[in-house]
Amino acid sequence: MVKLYSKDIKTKEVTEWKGLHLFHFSSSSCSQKARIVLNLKGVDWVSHPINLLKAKNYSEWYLGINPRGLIPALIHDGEVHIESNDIVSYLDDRFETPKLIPAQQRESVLEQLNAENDLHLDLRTLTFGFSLPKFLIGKPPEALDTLASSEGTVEGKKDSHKQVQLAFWRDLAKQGITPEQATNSVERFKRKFTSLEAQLANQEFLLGDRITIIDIVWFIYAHRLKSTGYPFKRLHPGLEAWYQSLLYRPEIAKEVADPLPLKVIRFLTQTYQAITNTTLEKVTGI
Ligand SMILES: N[C@@H](CCC(=O)N[C@@H](CS)C(=O)NCC(=O)O)C(=O)O
Repeated sequence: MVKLYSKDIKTKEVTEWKGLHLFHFSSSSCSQKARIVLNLKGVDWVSHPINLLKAKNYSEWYLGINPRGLIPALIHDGEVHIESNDIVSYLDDRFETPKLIPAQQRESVLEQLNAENDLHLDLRTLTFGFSLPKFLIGKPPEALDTLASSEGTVEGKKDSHKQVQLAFWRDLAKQGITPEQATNSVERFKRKFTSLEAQLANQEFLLGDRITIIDIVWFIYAHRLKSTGYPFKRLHPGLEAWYQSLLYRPEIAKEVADPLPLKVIRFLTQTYQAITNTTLEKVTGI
């Protein structure tokens, strides 16, 4: 778990904030995860949208809250929490009902959350390769320079995580998403969801008969994958009813609903891909 030290937080005003505050962006998958957990817990929270399309996450002010320049970030009574999986674990500890991390499975759940986090760049790869048009992806070079030169620390140390982010955005600007990257990402998801499908053979939810954080995190990934043209229903028919039953819940549905302009942009992008034979299915041969 990552825990920011007080000296890591340069935007000191947030340390005075009372209650729960979430920095997030509507269509960010990690933000959706945190918002769904807050909804399920039924707790009040204050919304602080950070516009990723305008690279507001790389402002000096926000880097003073999350030195990684990523959302979500949670402030609870002046304490700053980063990393979505750490945020949801924290929320589950502090707000007991409904319990989303069963106490007797805690270790295994935390391991499974790490496995989900490990696929995050694959999700980005497919999102930026197939779900959005080129003009909406990428970061202005000056925003990346701000991140590169920021001196923020995580747990008192220089953070190697930032280099991974910078490399991703710089490679994206140079070469876009290559067919090889897309194919590797698709294969990793196919393997993962095939094993999740087996888990659901005799139970309603991934860990048994009650919803847990593991259902929420993989639901979010499934939802995003569907928007890239990944043939989810064809490859994982045994997961479709599980997916639809989660989507049916208002606490979940409202956080993943796309605004109309995004729906239109995606429709046009994927129509263009169909005409030019550049859909995810064509490029990766899945
Ligand atoms: N491991 C991090 C990943 C966070 C992350 O990558 N957030 C994305 C949105 S889903 C973001 O802030 N992207 C903006 C950027 O990289 O510039 C977490 O789980 O919180």
